Amino acid sequence: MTRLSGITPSGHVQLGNYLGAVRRWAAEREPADLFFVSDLHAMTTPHRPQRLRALTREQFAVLLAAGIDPDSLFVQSDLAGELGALNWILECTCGFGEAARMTQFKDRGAGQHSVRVGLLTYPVLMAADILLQGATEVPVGSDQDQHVELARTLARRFNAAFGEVFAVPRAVVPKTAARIRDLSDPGRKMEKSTLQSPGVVFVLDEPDVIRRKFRRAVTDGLDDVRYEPDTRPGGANLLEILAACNDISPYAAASAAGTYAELKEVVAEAVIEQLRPVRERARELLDDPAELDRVRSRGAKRARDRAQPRLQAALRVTGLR
Ligand code: AQP
Repeated sequence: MTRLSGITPSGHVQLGNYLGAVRRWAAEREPADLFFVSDLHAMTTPHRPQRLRALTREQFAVLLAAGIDPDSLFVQSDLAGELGALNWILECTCGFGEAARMTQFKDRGAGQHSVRVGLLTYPVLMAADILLQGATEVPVGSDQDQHVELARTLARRFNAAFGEVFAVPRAVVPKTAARIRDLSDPGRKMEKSTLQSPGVVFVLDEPDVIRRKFRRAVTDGLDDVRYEPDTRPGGANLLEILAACNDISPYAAASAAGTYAELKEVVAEAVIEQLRPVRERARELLDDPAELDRVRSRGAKRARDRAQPRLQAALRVTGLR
């Protein structure tokens, strides 16, 4: 079993990415698990090259700092050649209607006067990510289920037409992890691409910035702290964050809480302590570009070595070699 998980450098890594995904990836890692920074996926909407480069580097450093094994980690564009080749083969295996049906394409493209073709075809690139690494399981939220289903369909169709080259992957539901919401707008989830939101806590934020963000968190205007996610989403979010940091239930977090003002202080300190080692280690790595490059090259080489036999087989059976 090989599991593949990725993170897109569309913004700085935020608390939700960390508590909901990265921390778990590091803690529950099986030897064959693979992780990557999906910088090619960050180009489906308008982007700035320098920012993309910096964010890719930062995410790579944060993943390492969080304890992801360097040998299991790579940057997607370091395999641009291999992925580009397989992407084309898979685009020629995929129907236009199949790609256009993806709900994320419809949602993200809706109302835009100009949409990049990459937004339409990125699920095919995602299939290339998965099939090239021989991943058999892809832990994804419900919004990505459809994309893994497409990868599954393309693998099966390719194998049936040309011969068994690819493992057929399946989506697996990640073990329940906290779904962290924006502190200033608890109706929406915390997202790294949100611009200038005081309600998004970043993993590399300094402690004082984190304290300030929590102090301004929107709660429910009531005095007593209770865990009621449906009617009191702001307070529930704080309790879920505290629960995730201290490995307790949100109900236990609520019963130990005093007022909301006190709760905000307690949650801020718990988050600061949770993120401190990651922030410090990531800063060290970012201050040593040569070491970071060395780790990145080694990860890229391993990923390419895993990819090449499958790519060569795909080129051969489709008549390209
Ligand atoms: N708020 C969240 N709470 C818990 N988990 C979260 N994840 C994202 N937001 C939260 C998880 O982080 C992993 C990496 O995310 P991604 O880069 O693949 O894309 P995403 O889910 O779209 O993350 P963002 O932060 O919301 O980015 P943008 O703003 O670009 O859309 C995934 O496992 C995801 O579930």
